[in-house]
Amino acid sequence: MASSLFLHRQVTRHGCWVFSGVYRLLSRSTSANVVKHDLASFPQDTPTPEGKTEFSRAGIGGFFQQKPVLKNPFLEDALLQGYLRRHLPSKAVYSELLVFGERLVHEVDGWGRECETTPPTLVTYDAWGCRVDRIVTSPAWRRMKELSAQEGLVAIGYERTYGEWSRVYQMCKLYLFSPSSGLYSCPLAMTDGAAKVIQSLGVSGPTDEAFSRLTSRDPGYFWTSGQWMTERKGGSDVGSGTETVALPQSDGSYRLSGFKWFTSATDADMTLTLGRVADRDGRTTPGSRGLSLFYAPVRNQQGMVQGIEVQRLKDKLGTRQVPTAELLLDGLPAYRLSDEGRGVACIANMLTLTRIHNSVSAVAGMRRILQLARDYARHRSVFGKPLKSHPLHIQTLTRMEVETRGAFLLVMDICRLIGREETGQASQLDAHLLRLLTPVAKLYTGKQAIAVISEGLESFGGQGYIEDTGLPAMLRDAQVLSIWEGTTNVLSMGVLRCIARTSGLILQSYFTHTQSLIATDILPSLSGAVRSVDSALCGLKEFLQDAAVKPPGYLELAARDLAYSLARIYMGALLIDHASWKGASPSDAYAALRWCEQELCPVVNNAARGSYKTETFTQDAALVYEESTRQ
Ligand code: MFK
Repeated sequence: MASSLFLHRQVTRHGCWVFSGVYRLLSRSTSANVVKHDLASFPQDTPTPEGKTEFSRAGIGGFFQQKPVLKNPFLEDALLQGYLRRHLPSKAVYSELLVFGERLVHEVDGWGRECETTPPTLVTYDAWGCRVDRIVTSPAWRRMKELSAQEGLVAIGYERTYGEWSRVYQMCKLYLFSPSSGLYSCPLAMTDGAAKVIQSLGVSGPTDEAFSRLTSRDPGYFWTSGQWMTERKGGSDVGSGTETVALPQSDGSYRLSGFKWFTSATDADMTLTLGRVADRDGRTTPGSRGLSLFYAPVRNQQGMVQGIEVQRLKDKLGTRQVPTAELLLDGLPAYRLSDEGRGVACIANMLTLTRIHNSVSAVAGMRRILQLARDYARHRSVFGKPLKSHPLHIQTLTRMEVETRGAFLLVMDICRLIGREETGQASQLDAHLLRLLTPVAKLYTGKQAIAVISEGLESFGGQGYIEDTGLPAMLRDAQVLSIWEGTTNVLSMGVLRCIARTSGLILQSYFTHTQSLIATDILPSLSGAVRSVDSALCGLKEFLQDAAVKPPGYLELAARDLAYSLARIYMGALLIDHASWKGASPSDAYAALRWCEQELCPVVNNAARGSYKTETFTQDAALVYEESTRQ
């Protein structure tokens, strides 16, 4: 009791806890008792026999917190291993990922950090005043390129050693790589996308060499590609915002002139980009119908950019490792890949793949922060016991874990689907699911990653906010995931468009498949989760029937909630399905139950609240602009 009073005085004197009710509650709890104990055993500032106190002069105390240690991310990932045991039970895959995991820990992760601390710079002129436009990257960034080739991080998707599961294998490897990659995952996404576009159009002529380089395992031959789609007027609205003009040349090639506002990984060897072919009088066709797709090598034999002026490198919130530039195209030699006016439809293959990569990076970031947080929770002791023994801390990590598991299964399912498509095994249902779920996964996992990584930082306390722990960069880098390759709202509208284009057939495939995931051989303990998914699916169907007869604009307001509903329901079904597999662990079942406790179909509840009515939009606008509309 006496020490309790002492603690009370200490605490109130410092103005922290002045409410005695709160204090009484605390003093009964374990943690308060632990504080008492800690205070009693706190090192006293008494001189040592040598006459020095522990905190005098250069002495800074004897306690140093053990830092979170990155362990082999493959061995640390129960869900990844379970997923592979179920779908791709290959000893070769297991041992390759195991070895790769070791390489990541002992070699690559350090390079990734170096990429962050040594960002790229732009040298515009040489010492003699000649324009050189050279982007200088760190040695670590260049080593990432070599490693990417050696490890086949793009090539695996095209070698197809594992048939329809090759994409899953490739993406599992990228998932392990991404958080250590110093954002080299960004050029790899575009490289993969470019290879896919070229392959889908039929490799020929000028793209012959490009394709073999993009998919090579030889570091000396391997190329990366950019994707220059964004112009100052463009961004989301590519169709009306693209100003680049393509002038036909007598040899059948083109010269591109325009201004590209965001070009990421601008140190790439080649690019795919959009432009408008000019007729003899210099006229172009406006809108998407005027856009064609072009291939352009970026550098000449001497390694100098040709027909390009690098205006400046972007000063970004995160992803600072990646050179992102503004480019003036000043007669860039290029080759048209698509038919005239089919640029958007052709680059869509690239978008599909870069959006899948984006989703892989999102779930990889979540998994990495969790791996670090759980290691930290083993070693960090507060209030008398390790963090991992504090139930509230474990509850927080559990919520992050459940989000990560749902995201992982969704992303891998999309990789499964694209693998089926690429090996000619996709049914109509598979094709529909791939088209619908790619933007859904991109938009949903981007948001999850930001939330989970932010929570993850908090789990390190103040250290999560300290730059040289490397943790803040993870949050900064996560923020781009919901922005590039289509923002949440733009992708939500894209989901509506692909539903409309198939007259709703795409949704029928979604309902059929989701229902099938929860229909057979389900663990009895999961019946509650199954009921939740089932009822969410019914609610969603009813909502869609009602929405079909609502005024135009109703579905637009519902688009984001609809996409979230599609994501949450599907993730719930995948978690249930995975947990019902014979090799599943009890934790798989628990994760499914926890996932399905949340609101699976927010679009239904928000519709009931009237969120999508025209008058709601009017009120929303009045609320947002209240100050500015007042006279
Ligand atoms: C590390 C550095 C970080 C730097 C910071 C990054 C900052 C941001 C950088 C960026 O700007 S990244 C690029 C962001 N922009 C986008 O991702 C574009 C977002 N906008 C869209 O996705 C629009 O939906 C789109 C441009 C595709 C719409 O254009 P349109 O012309 O209105 O397309 P439309 O009419 O919907 O479709 C045209 C054709 O393409 C159709 O085919 P058909 O003509 O045969 O019917 C569509 O079916 C097809 N299509 C469109 N989207 C598709 C698709 N096909 C398959 N998949 C898709 N996703």
